[in-house]
Parts: sequence; structure tokens; C-alpha cells
Amino acid sequence: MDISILGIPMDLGAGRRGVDMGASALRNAHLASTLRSLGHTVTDLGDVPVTVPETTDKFQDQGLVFLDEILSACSGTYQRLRDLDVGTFPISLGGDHSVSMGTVPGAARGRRTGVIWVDAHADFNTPSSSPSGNIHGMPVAHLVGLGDDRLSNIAGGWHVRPEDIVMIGLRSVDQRERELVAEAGIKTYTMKDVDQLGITRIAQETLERLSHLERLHISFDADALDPTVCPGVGTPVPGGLSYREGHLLMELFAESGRVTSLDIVEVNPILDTRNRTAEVMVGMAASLLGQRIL
Ligand code: DIR
Ligand code: MN
Ligand code: MN
Ligand code: MN
Repeated sequence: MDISILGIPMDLGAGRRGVDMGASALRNAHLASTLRSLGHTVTDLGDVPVTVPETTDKFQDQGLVFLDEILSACSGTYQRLRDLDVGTFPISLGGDHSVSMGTVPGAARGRRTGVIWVDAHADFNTPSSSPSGNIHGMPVAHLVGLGDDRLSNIAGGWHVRPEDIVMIGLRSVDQRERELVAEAGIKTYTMKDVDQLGITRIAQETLERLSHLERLHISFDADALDPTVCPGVGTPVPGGLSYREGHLLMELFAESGRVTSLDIVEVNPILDTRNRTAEVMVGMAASLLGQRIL
């Protein structure tokens, strides 16, 4: 497979600093060479330009912090991915999860695409529902066309349909956000569902639910995995996916042959232990792209 890697070194959408270094950490954890060893052709496209927060005079106590700067980075991301050959598999490296407002439509390249959101959080706040004002808690709402007009129109009129989204790993969803997820009719698998059903059944049901789609995008927030597995994340929540649950999920999605793009986001090297989180996430990408035990 032809794989293109794109970095988006942005932490403007998060409440804590440091995920701007995530793309670099993932490259340092040998993402490209690992994928090449699996037989893929890998091109690193470099990074999308992102505003350095210290060059602005913005404070973090207002709503929609860094809206213009995030819009600009997401538009740049969208345009960069949109122009790739439709057979190329893009891997986007965050950055905070607001990058996905650009990566998802960019990776879709105009085609209807299913979105599998692997995350402790639903990221379905709108500016008016968000308790924090942090845009990394809002990308899915904007991908379906809710929320702020500018953020929901990064790809013109292209949106993801709520019925084409499945969320896996949820364990921290804000009060008003819960109502929005339910109103939109998005399929969710919380950690309770993971405990009760097992990750195999969840993977099977997800593929079945999205069986009308030939193209699937996985947006993998490192905080979906348990903080003991991935300590280097800005918003750790106890009780996450185990190391093996993460790998098994990726292995089962790989077997479907239908996954066409991936995001790896929210890796925070400042809070990490010797780049462990980036190494774990490179392993997840490898399992999605064909690595097998035997
Ligand atoms: C919270 C946290 N729901 C918010 N979201 C996070 O700020 O909207 N997303 N951490 O990754
Ligand atoms: Mn997220
Ligand atoms: Mn998260
Ligand atoms: Mn719209």
C-alpha cells in the first residue's frame, strides 16, 4: 500500500500544552520504518503550518480559543490530503483532536466515508455546550455540520452523516454533550460495553453497521487506551482500553480490508515516560496495517 504521513503540530485546541510535539514523537518512535518493514511504500509529507501560540496575544479564558488559527491549520490539512491519489492511505499525526476537522474530509477525498472514533471522549461538544471552550472537544459535532459555521464548513458542504459514525472507548462525556450524541443518533460503545460485550463483538458490530461504506477512517485518540498504557496524554481518564484490546481492535479492522485512512492524535510527550505513548501508538498503526503475531 502507498501510505502518506502528514504531521499537524498543533496544541491550540487542547487545554494543556504539548501535543504539538506528538507528530515528532511518533516519527521518533519509527512510524515510517515500521510500516516499510510491513511492505508498504511510505512518504512523509512533512508538517502543515500551524501558528505558534506565543506569537499571539490570546488568553485561554474565552470561548472558542484560537478559532482562526485552528481553522487555518485544519484548512491546510484538508487541502493537503484532498489532493492525494484516492488509493493512497493517509496517516495524520496530531496534534490535538481538532485536527480531525481537516483530516477526515481530506482523507475522504469527496467520497462518503465511515468514521470510527476511538476515544475516551465523544468530542461532540458545540461551542454552546462545551464546558471548557476547548475545540478538541468539538470535532465530531462540526464534522456532522453542527456548531460554529466556519468550523463545520472547512470542507465546504461536505459532512459526515451521523449514521456513518461509531464511537468506541467512551468514558468521559459532558452532560449536554450526552444529549447531543443521543439526538444525533450516533452509535457508541462505552467502556461498559467493552467490558460487557468484548472488543471482538464490538469490532464485528462496527463493521456490520458500516457495511454500506467502502471507505472507513479511524480517528484514534491515544487517551482511548488506559493511562497505564498511554501516560502521555493531556486528558487521561482511568478505565480505558487495555494494550491488547487496542491491538485486537486494529487487527480486526485490518482484516476487513476496508480501512482507508488513520489519525493518531493527542500524544503528549511532555507528560509521557520515555516516549512510551508514541511507541504504543506506532504499534497500533502497525496492527492496523498488517502486522501479525505469526
Ligand atoms: C471535554 C474534554 N469533553 C471538553 N474533551 C477532550 O473539553 O469538551 N477531548 N479531552 O479529547
Ligand atoms: Mn479526542
Ligand atoms: Mn480524548
Ligand atoms: Mn454546513
